[in-house]
Amino acid sequence: MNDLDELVAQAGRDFAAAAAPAALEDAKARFLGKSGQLTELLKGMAALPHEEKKTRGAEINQAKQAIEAALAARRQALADAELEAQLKAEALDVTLPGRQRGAGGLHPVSRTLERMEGIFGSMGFEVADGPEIETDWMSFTALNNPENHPARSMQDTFYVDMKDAEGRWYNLRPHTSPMQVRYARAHAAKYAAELAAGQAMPEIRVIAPGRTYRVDSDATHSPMFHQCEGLWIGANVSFKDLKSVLTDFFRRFFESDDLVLRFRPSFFPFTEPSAEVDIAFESGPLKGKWLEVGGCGQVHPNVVRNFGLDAEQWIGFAFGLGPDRLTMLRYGVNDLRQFYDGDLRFLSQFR
Ligand code: 2U9
Repeated sequence: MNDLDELVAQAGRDFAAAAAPAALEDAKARFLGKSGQLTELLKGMAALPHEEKKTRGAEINQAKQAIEAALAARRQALADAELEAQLKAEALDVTLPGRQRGAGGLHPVSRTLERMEGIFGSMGFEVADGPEIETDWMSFTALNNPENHPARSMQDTFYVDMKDAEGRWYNLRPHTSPMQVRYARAHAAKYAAELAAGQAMPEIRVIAPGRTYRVDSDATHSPMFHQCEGLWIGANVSFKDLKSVLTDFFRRFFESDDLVLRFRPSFFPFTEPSAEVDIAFESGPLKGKWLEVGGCGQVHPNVVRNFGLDAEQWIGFAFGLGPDRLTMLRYGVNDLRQFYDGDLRFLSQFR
């Protein structure tokens, strides 16, 4: 191997050893630069006799071309590798799901409350709203609970560390009844004036949906739960009216015309007579089973008096329904706590 072959081979090895473009340019300078090895050979030609110059010049030129070709090939290889690495680093998996803006939805119990408001609204019920922290009088006394009634015990009512004007602890309302008491009391003077002016007997037809609180927690009880109570009083609003309102409501709520109701005698301080309400489906997965869905009764005269109304004139009924339980029945959920765990895997199924 002559010196030129050796030089070309050396350049090839140096170029191959250059792992990055900068190192390759350094290697190029060692051969083709101003004082590179090949350039030095060209300079050395000046000292050669004339007849050798031609052949030596041609050989050096060939070597130069070979080195330039090797350089170009290595440049290309390095550029290809760099592009390859860049593409790999920036790779996009176009089969991954895109980033979605999560579509929100109503909580299943809120859906039930809206549904109940829609159905009762179409029957002419207004919707009452009110505070969740109540006085003892609103939660108990107005509803005909005697002083020593067990419903007042610490066992099932949450008390707030604050006393009302009568020196009794405020409570987290254990039912939504105070909303109806407030509604009736707020309108009582207006009704009295209407009657005194000889106008037709007015009516109170109102539902009170909302959060309620009791010290209770298991698969079917939550310390925070919901109620939707109803109150319809006026001239001679009877138990027969109560039965038709509730029957109509449940058939529409469960979209089942063959649903039947059963009224079981019971006791509540605020109604007399009182009943618990069971429903049964004639078809579907719950066919033939009696399910308790609420309570009801004719409003006790003491409660009407506490509204500031004449109990001889104002007659009617009240009922209480449990929206949490209705939601469980409607969607086939068997543990109430799932509604309040905040697990989106559960909740998003109701969107
Ligand atoms: C006023 C007067 C009376 C509402 C009534 C019930 C019977 C009843 C339960 C059903 C489901 C509570 O959430 S629940 O467990 N309710 O049994 N509620 S009568 O009576 C009233 C309401 C307001 C002024």
